[in-house]
Amino acid sequence: MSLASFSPFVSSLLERMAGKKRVSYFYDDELGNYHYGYGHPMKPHRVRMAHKLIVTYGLYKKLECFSPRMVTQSDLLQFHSDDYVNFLRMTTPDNMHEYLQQLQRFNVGEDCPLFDGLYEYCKIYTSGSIGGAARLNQNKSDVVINWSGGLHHAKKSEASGFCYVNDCVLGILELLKKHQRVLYIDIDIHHGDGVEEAFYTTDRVMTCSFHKFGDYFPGTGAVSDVGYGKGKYASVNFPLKDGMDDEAFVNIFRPVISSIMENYQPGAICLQCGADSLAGDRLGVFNLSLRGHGDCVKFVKSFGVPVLCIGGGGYTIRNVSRCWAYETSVMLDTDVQDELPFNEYFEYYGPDYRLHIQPSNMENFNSHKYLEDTKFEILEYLKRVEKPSAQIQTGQPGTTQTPKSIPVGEPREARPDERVSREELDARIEHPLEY
Ligand code: EL8
Ligand code: ZN
Repeated sequence: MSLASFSPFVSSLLERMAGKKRVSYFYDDELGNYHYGYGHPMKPHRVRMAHKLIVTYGLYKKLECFSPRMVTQSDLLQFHSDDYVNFLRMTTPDNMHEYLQQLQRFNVGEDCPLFDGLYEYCKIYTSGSIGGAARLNQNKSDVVINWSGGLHHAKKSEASGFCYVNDCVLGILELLKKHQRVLYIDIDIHHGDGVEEAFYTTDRVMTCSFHKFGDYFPGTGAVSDVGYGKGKYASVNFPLKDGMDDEAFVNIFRPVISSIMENYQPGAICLQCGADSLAGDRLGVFNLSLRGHGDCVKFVKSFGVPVLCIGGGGYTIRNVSRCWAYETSVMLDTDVQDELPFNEYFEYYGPDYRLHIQPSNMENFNSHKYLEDTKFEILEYLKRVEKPSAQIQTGQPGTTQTPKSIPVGEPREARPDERVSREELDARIEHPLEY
């Protein structure tokens, strides 16, 4: 008896019992129109490329698709300072000559340029992360995807590493309105310093970053950086050298995340999927394939904990879009063929026009001993994490104790995001061959 013969409610229940997840997808077509400037490696267009693959592979039919409601200035002020947000809101390329001192103060320049529509761009990518977290909190989805998010370097009052508003922090703050503990995992090649810094002294968020370390931006993320005060042992850093490949990455990622899930027992997970850790990335130095990078997504999904899945870095944009389309299929437990479907950006994917990429034969400078010793050190730290006791329920709905360390505002009002119907998405397909 096929699922189709059951009512939608029963088939959805049966699918969930079989491990299928309710996956929501936040996307705003405007995002791809913003431009960091000529020659800049960060290209928001990559998210639109990923979207076209997700549509032409037909994956959107299994997603609940939303155009996120635009966040407000007060949403951004849950983490960022008034001065900084006002600066982002008021400064434009046309009036920047009036703000020269503030440009320097807020680190806006070459890495984080001022470009037309910057504030709107920040609100769009942040809306998907906050709106997605709110949807998870309402138990309307098991997984929410926002590939435009993951800008993990932004600080309270400073732009950094192509990031202006830290949507990761704001999404986590939203999740903390419902969950006592939230786990942040970061597989971008760059250390997730902005998120670690935001939560370094609290045990309500555990940050876990796997990144290139040593003469590499941002320079933070040593294995000995474990957190401070109440947050001690709630920061996990796995510093790595050039050439990390699939086998080596899986052999550190799975044991570390397993230990965290056992010792920390988070109520929700924010997974930053920066794709600059892929082989051949314009700025990266790792050697991961889509399958190696995607195994992190598959493993995190397997725990059955609500997941906010967001993007991040990634500068060889044909591979970034391949990666995030593939990882959307992983979240959907849906196989996709290696031959890419025809789409508006098909020419980007030549000469092979295939989904999967080939790692190079570069040397892996992470010796087995280095990886095992570092993994051992981290697992020893994780044994010191105070296992949550059943009765501690602060911050959960219905309890009177609201932890003072994290601002816990009112839950966001009822679903304001705009659901995009499948018929509407179908209608947006420009080319008959796009199916
Ligand atoms: C490069 C910092 C790394 O190239 C930012 O590397 C990583 C962000 C990330 C590089 C460049 C870097 N910036 N985090 O993925 O997860 C060190 N910056 C750069 C800026 C503008 C640019 C070229 C390179 O275009 C130009 F202005 F030259 F036209
Ligand atoms: Zn990065």
